[in-house]
Amino acid sequence: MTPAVLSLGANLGDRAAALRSAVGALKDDGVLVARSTLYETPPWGPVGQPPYLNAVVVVRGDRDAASWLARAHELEQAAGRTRDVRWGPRTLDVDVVTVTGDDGQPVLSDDPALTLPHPRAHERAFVLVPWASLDPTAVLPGRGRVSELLAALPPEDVAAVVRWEHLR
Ligand code: A4P
Ligand code: MG
Repeated sequence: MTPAVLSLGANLGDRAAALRSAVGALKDDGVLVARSTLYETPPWGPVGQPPYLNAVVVVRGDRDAASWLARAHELEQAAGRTRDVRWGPRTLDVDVVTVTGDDGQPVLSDDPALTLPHPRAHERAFVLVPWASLDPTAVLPGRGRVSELLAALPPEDVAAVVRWEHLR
């Protein structure tokens, strides 16, 4: 039973429905341990696009890292994801942030098809803020405590990640 942390993002269509549906599918799988609330976040990256809703979930199940990625891709497919431009807008993106192996150690990989831990998670407030909210003691392997990574980001990046319910 390996735990994993997944990051979910959507910025096209009914964003909240896409995230809730993915979280619901993980719950139906019997693997959902914890889920963050939804956060609205400014788009990161070189492509101009609408704001995202993001969330982080902790899952635990009888899957290895490759199998968690396969499940992530299934959830993206179910949300009608198309891949047009890297870092471009999407109905649903599910990234694998970190996976713990059967030996209790973090799975490390530099395979471009599945890099673990996720190579950009440590610099992304839209991952770190939801993750810290559901597990204040969380650690990103090789990078340190999530709370300390957040403290190292520009404060305006962190402040821009806003609980979505508070915006409505
Ligand atoms: N891949 C390698 N490692 C992983 C991993 N740990 N988890 C491979 C998931 N996928 C991984 O992904 C491209 C390739 O990365 C896949 O073939 C996969 O095998 P993709 O989902 O096809 O394309 P992408 O999502 O555009 O690329 P990438 O690199 O995953 O982009 P990011 O880094 O996820 O950025 N702004 C906000 N506010 N919120 C967001 O959620 N997301 C992105 C996407 C950009 N800006 C954002 C957000
Ligand atoms: Mg992705």
